[in-house]
Amino acid sequence: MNNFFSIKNVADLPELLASALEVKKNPLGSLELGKNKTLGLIFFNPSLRTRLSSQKAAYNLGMNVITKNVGSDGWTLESRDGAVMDGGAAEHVTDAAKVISQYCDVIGIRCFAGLQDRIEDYQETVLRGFMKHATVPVINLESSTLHPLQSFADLITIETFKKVKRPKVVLTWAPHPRALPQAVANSFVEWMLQADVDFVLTHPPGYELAPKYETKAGVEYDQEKALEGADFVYAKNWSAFGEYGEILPTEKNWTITQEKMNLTKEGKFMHCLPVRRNVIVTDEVLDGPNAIHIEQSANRVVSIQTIIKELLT
Ligand code: AN0
Ligand code: CP
Repeated sequence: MNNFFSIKNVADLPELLASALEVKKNPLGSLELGKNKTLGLIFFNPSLRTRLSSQKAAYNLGMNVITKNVGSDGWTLESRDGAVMDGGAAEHVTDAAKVISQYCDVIGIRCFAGLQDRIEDYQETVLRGFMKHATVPVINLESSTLHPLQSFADLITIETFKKVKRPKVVLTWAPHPRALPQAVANSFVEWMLQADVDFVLTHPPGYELAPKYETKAGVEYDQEKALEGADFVYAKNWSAFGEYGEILPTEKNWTITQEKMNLTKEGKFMHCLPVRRNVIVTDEVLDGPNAIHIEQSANRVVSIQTIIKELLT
């Protein structure tokens, strides 16, 4: 593995999952691997889990960590090739990536979608710019269109909680007051379609994901029908892909409630967090015995530690 941009960088998913379960069992088993090596974490956007789990994973591997917030205490970066830089941006990703590579052995980048220009977001100019110009491996900490470390942690969580060989996993859209990217949903679809699960996607009309994800997954527009017999219910909001970045009105209430969870097979409730309580999901579900979102967040250490191990080995 040279970079970790998406599941496409994973040569053998069952093997990677097995390696993650080893890391989970024995987190300090490779303390020497990262000795005298540095993980650089570059954030264009806020984070709680990604930032802390990446640091924790690096320490578990004996690494040092440098963290930088681009927005608040750095130069504004340009990512478009050939840009005439007479606007707000002071430095180009081409140069920044090479410079950061002088200080770090692995670089993680978080850069969300702007949700203004669909073509630009789906071109992934920032992450691709870093991968092109960095001279060390680059990890996607959530880019414009993908959040693979989250999906990998989700897969580890499903693997450790499943009671049947091939569980039914439902990804359901849920409401949110602000326009959010499609990244978590896109990645989750990609990973679930390669995992040993029966995957069902449900969302209101108008919230279809980019065709390359939606078409492969198929859709059940009836949320209650989708939830029937589910072993895992993964709730997530995203803004529209078609009417790009818009929040569209919905006919029904898509919040996950206990009544809806009762349609499942004692299904486990999952969310990547941060979660808006009583908007995405009710307190009753989130504080109930079948919510596993905290275990999911614990597995964020496992997912990135496994990937850093791959990149350093
Ligand atoms: C972000 C998103 O939906 O992509 C990050 C989730 C991990 N969520 C928010 O901005 C609330
Ligand atoms: N799930 C997730 O990536 O959380 P943060 O945005 O807090 O890192």
